Formats: sequence, C-alpha cells, structure tokens
Amino acid sequence: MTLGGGAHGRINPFNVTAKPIMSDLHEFIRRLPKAELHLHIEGSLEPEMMFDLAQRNGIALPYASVDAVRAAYNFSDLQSFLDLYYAGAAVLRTARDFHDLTAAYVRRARADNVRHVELFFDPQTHTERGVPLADVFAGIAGALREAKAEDGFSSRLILCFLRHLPEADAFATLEAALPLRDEYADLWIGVGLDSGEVGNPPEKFAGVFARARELGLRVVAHAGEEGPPAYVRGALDTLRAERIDHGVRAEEDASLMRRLKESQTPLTVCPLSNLKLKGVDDMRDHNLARLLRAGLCVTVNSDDPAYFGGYMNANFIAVAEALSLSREELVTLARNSFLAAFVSDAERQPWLDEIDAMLRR
Ligand code: ES4
Ligand code: ZN
Repeated sequence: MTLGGGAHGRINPFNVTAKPIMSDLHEFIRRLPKAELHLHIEGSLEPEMMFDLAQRNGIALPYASVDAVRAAYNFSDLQSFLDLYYAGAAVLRTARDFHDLTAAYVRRARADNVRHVELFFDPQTHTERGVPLADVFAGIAGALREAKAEDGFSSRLILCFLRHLPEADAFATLEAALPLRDEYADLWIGVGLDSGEVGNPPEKFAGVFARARELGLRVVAHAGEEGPPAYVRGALDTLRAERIDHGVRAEEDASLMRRLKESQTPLTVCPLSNLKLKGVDDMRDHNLARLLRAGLCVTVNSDDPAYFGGYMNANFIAVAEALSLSREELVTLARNSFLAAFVSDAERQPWLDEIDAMLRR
C-alpha cells in the first residue's frame, strides 16, 4: 500500500500528489470487513511469483522479464485472457507451489480487510499436466489452514470444472476428488463452472452438477459474463446454481432481472475483470450500480487479480469512484458478501455486527 502517497510506495515528504495521502473514501473501503466469493487462485499468480516458480521448477517462460509479462496483459476478450492464464498456471507443479500461491493471496486479502474467501481452483488445468490432484488440495488447504490458525482468516474451496472440456472430464474430476473429501471436509464445500462461456452452455454440465448436488456439495456457475441471459437461466434452472458468477448480462432480460431480485440469488460481480476483458469500455459504463439499485444481491470480487489490475479494494474503489456509489451502497455490497457466503449464521453474524458497529462510530 502506498502510504507515502507516491508511486511504488516511496516516501514523498511533501505529499505532492493530486489527492490526499489516503482519501476518506479509500479509508472507508479499507476499513469495511469483506468476503471474497469469486477468486480464481490461479488468477492470483503475480508475474514475480511466476518467475520464481519457473526457476524453482526449471521451466522456461516465453517472457524475458516481469515487465514483459505485465506488458502482455492486454486482453481483447475472455479467451485472449484464458490463453495466458492457462500458460501461466504451468509453473505450478508441487504442493509447495500451491501453498505459496495461496499464502500470497491471503496476505493481499488481509491487507484489504477481507475476512473470508471462497476460493475457486481449476483441477483440470493441473491434472492434465500430471500434477496429482492430492497435491493441489494439500498445498491450497495447507496455506488456508495456517491462515485460519494465525488470525481466524476464514475460507472455503470451490472446485471448478472447465466448461470448454467435455462433461465426462468434469465427472472424472469430481470422482477423483471424492476420496479427498473427508480430509478436506472443513474446506471443500462446492463446485463451480468456469472457462470459455460462449458455446459451452450450462446444460452441457447438467449431469455432473446433479451428481454434485446429490453429494451435498454447494453449486455456483459462471454465467452471463460473455454469454447471454439464457445461460444465466440455464445455470439457475438446470444446474440449480445458488450464486451466479458475474451475471452482468442478466440486465438484458427484464423478467430474469425480476427473478433475480425476487430470489435474491447473489451475483458475484468482478468490475476490473469486466473492464480488462472489454465487457465494458469504461468503468463509468459498468452496470453494477444499476443492478444494485434494481434490488439484486450484488457483491464485488477480484476474479483474477494478478491479471486484471487489482485485488478486492481496488475493485471497490474503481466502482465507488466511477459510479459515485454512496457509503450506504458500499456497506450494502460488503454486507451482501457475507450474506451470500456459504457459512453458518453463527459464523456470519459477527462480521455483520462488525459492519454495523463501524457505522455507529
Ligand atoms: C475466469 Cl474471468 C474468468 N471467466 C471465466 N473463467 C475463468 N477462469 C479464470 N478466470
Ligand atoms: Zn471468474
């Protein structure tokens, strides 16, 4: 964090900046307790760690420097991002790699006063390269359990199926994970659906989601990121998704909007992601405020923060400033994140109480 107010955190003794050292708005956002419900752990791989892990694992990267990696992060749509995201994930080989990646994310999340994360991971990206699924689980879970022991940082795991691959592959992934279920019962609570949306509708995964539900797993799905409102309906009706990841294109369908308002099905919206992947050309055009003001249960999330230019608070700040959100609306977004979390009411209540207490001060 640039407490000095200057670039790269250097001390700036005269505070020669256009804005105060830290504006009231930024401070308000920083102090709000938050839950992150849409975070792909592979998308938190910063270029510095990409280089470190490549070296540790003896992998050659097609980039000369960290800056060259960052310079390549100019995406035209979801697929152009996914190509780099899957290539970057190739440096992740061992349980220790997954541990270090997760521990680094937790440090960033804590700095943003994120108290709880429901972390997505993509087993197929790793098992396809010969990484044992047990190592992926062990590394991520190890870091999350350490975080819990350190300061109560709360978390859950959501195993995501890659929708560009056949449903049979998703079934095989679910079956391969089941023997690990008891060992990770404290963390692994659900399944999700991600990767290239258009051309891979929810109905393709009806069977594996039905099986997951039978097993008592919670279910979420990416829908309405690039895909049409019909994919959001499919995620609700066919997959019985309890939350919709993104969901921003639901706005194109008035009756779907009424349904989402009525059901209060949470949307895990990712503003910087939508901007970087050209869902919107300018943050001032983002529909988050309209969705929120229409009465939907909207949350703010970072998606793939290493690729999209910011973690939780950067996403909050971006929409707060571009869309002129009120303090009340920011509080609603933070409250929604806890209301939408897959935790018990006993776990949820202290966070909600803390938000309320912050407002009384
Ligand atoms: C993703 Cl932004 C996004 N959309 C769909 N799938 C993904 N996997 C990682 N990031
Ligand atoms: Zn996502």
